[in-house]
Amino acid sequence: MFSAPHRRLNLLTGESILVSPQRTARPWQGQEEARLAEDRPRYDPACYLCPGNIRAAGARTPDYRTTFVFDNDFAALHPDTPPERFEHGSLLEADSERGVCRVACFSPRHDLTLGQMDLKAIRHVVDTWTDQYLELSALDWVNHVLIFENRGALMGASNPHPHGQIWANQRLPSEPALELDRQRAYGHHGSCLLCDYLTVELNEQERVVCQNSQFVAVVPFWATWPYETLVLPRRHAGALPDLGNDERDGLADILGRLIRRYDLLFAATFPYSMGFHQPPTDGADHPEWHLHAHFYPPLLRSATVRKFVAGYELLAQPARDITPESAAQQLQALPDQ
Ligand code: H2U
Ligand code: ZN
Repeated sequence: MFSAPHRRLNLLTGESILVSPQRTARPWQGQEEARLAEDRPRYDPACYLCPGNIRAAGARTPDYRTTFVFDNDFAALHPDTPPERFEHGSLLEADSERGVCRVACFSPRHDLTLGQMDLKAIRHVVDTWTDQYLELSALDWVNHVLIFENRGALMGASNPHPHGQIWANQRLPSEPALELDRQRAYGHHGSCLLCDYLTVELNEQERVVCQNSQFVAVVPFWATWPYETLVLPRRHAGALPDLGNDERDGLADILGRLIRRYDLLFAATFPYSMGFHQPPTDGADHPEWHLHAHFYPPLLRSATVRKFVAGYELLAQPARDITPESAAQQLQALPDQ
């Protein structure tokens, strides 16, 4: 690949990203994040997600043993919001939006992270996500379901207890809408965009971080975040419920391996936002859609130096210094655990 500055195309969004490999030598005198203490008890009486505790709005979290899902007590969306439209001439417009917001606890153990849980427990989380997708997608007014995890204070997670969120929306949000258009438009090749992309990555191996018989994790060619990854099933599957038993095990395995590599990279619990992009739940068939998970970690060069999306990136386009290839090589070089 180039050693000169260049632009790369994000296949999934159609946006481009600027890569400046020569810039990595520049000195850093900017902000460093404080390292957070990571010693946590198995049970924290003050944690609203630990079994048996009272949550902020007064409900009690039950004495759960595996996973536990509840409606977010401070939900951003409500299922019963009445339809309303606001227009001001042809310039200002707004529509009411219905939705369901849930919180999914991954484990009763306060001190674990998804990567530290054993395979059986991670598989249980995969099954919980699948059940939630099935349940929420069955609501006739729900057209999109996003399952995600914000991990770490750096990503704005409000609590270290292992948990994620689920938002079901009436309308398709912007990122999935872009991905839908791009995957659909690729259909004229007579094949699937991400199936073909995966073939290229498996042939080249340069950006593959880890893999098993069912799933592959790569630093995508167009990655914006320094250590961003894309997790793909080898087989063309659209949504979590399309995965067979072995594939669900494979997903649990690849998530554990990838997260443990992240944690080893800077010897710290690696913050990230991760989530699954699945087809719209609009009742139509979506043969173009290939299930995938994005991991967007903010760290740049150590546990205390993060990437800021500001300046040129905020005002013009995403940009990066360390190449996706060198980020992939660093992650590849770590021991598989
Ligand atoms: P984050 O850590 O990603 O912020 O997710 C935690 C969610 O948990 C957050 O959306 C909800 C917050 O609204 N929550 C409850 O539903 N009940 C509580 O008692 C505290 C937090
Ligand atoms: Zn807890």
